[in-house]
Amino acid sequence: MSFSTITYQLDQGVAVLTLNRPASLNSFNSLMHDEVREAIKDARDNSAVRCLVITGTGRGFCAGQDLSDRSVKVSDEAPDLGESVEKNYNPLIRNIMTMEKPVLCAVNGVAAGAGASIALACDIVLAAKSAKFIQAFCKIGLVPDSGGTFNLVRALGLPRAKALALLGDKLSAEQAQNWGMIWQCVDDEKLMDETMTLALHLATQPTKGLAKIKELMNNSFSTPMHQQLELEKYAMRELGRTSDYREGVSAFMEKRQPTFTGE
Ligand code: T3D
Repeated sequence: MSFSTITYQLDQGVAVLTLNRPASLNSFNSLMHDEVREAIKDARDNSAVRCLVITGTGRGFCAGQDLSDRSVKVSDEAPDLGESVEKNYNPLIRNIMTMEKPVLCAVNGVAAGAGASIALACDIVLAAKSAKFIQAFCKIGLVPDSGGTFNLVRALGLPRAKALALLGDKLSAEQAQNWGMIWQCVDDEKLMDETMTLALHLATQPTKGLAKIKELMNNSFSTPMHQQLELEKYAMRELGRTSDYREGVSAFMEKRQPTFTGE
């Protein structure tokens, strides 16, 4: 696969998708939307990929939509932003959140607008100490899209989520970690090493089990308790039939390291 606005590489079960338009802080123009869509489809469908990492090049992670791609002269017809969200951002967020493998985000710099929302849609977020999260939407009269109003509230609770979204203030990576919005804030130079250590570990784990953990937890906010218990039962039944479950128990009993295949 060859791309010009991103790079996408697979090694040892880990696919790394790197947003690569550093001059505009990796904001999304329409070519980048297309290329990210293709890479995400591969990450989702390719069984050789057992963990996906999303990151960016340069001093930004992603500044959301490329605003220079929008014509907003008063004399022009108003754009249909709903169409862009439906075609580009919503499928991306759905694919990340329902992908049956872990998705890690290495936030290497500022994450603004949809860039911040994409990070929040990932399963484990690490951020460089210099990174910032900005709900930039309010400054241009929009709402946090790409799951922002969903994931930000769940990560932070209503008071903090609303204040960030209404004010558009910068949230430092350290504060994001202290508030529980991300997993870990690390020294800038250690970001990719720390992320890849986690990713390589996850790529050797029981992928089907990890996928079920993600699915059950992502959906738990809107599921009544008795139904969640049922869903856990179904998941346990299904996972008990996987070879990774047998391998995990055998390895434990035989006091050796397990070798999981993802099956
Ligand atoms: O339209 C639809 O499809 C609907 C969906 C929308 C989803 C969204 O994401 S809406 C939100 C869009 N994003 C923003 O509003 C963020 C805009 N950017 C900023 O507010 C700031 O750039 C940052 C706070 C992120 C970073 O500030 P700073 O001072 O560190 O950097 P900078 O100087 O502003 O930016 C560096 C360059 O990147 C600069 O270009 P230049 O002057 O060096 O040639 C700047 O114009 C460019 N850049 C940054 N963000 C964007 C961008 N260019 C186009 N679009 C951007 N979003």
